[in-house]
Amino acid sequence: RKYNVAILGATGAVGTRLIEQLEQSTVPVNTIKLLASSRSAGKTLQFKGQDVTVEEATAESFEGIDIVLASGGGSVSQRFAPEAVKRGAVVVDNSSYWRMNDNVPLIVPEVNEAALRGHNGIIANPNCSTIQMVVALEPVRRAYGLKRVIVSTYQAASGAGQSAWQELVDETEAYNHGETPHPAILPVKGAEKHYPLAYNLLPQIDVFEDDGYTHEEWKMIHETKKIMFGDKNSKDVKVTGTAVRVPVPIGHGEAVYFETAANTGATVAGIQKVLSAGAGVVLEDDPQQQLYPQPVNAAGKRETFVGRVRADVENDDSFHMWVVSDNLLKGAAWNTVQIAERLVSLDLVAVPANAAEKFNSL
Ligand code: 11C
Repeated sequence: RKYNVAILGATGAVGTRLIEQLEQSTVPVNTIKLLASSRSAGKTLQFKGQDVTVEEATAESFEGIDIVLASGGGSVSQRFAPEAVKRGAVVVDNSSYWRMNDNVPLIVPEVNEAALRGHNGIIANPNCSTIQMVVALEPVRRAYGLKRVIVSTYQAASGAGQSAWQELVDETEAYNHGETPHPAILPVKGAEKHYPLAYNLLPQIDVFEDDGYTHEEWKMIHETKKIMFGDKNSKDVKVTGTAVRVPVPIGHGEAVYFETAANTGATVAGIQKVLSAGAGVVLEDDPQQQLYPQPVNAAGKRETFVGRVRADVENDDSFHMWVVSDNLLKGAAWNTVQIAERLVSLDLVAVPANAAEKFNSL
């Protein structure tokens, strides 16, 4: 069987990578439709060497479509995902809008592919910083259990979109020419204040909640619990963290402290062994050779790179590691296309009858 595929939000930083990843995937594509807002409609992009004109997304765009890969943002997915499901398409959605919905599985194939079974037409792709962390933690959880996670992130500018990435480039150029940059996007589009990212660090990703955590930090907590423990409020694991934007174009870094279950015999060598055999993980860990993951090396790759594995100096059964991945690939476009590949191989490209009623269409 071949599938009619639509990419929603095809012109953005993730959208263009969705096209590339789909071209390189095992999904048998019959037809491709590239959808975006009216602003981008009419542009020409390529799929497998053929010109494809970008169309403005409307509810009717999804007639006859089997699979939608969506990366147009929360309000676009809120509006169009139910319309696509109503018309029989399965939606793999990159936005955060549907992630915590109980009718929507939140999937990282290396971790919880089984949760795809029984889907209702919308499948959510997690936040980039969550994905690479759970890929690295899952082999540890399977071998030694997992009681607690504390993460500090070092997140690339492209996580905030193409325009934030460009803002970093422009600011760096301005400083290098002795000029003062005028940031208008970071740390958060539409916020009251903006700060330069070039030659700087911004300990704010997304808006602040009343408890002093950012929305990004809460996403990492809830999503990790839902993906690894099946419930966004699971008490089986404690998760917390601090999310920081760094002046790197592509590739999120994460310093992850984790506590394994007591008496499971976890050692640094044992953890390195399960990581090197872990799905989607590449272990780069040799301090003598100064070998450790770096964003410049991870950019353009699908894997999650892990190094600096070491025991905590005081807490038993507790360790640290350094995790890097391409936030636009494993963090977004590749994970989405990988989910589509799994839907195809598991024969799950079908929307159950009345599934659309589970989602409130606008
Ligand atoms: C960032 N992690 O780096 C965010 C971007 O929920 O899919 C991803 C937002 C999301 O700014």
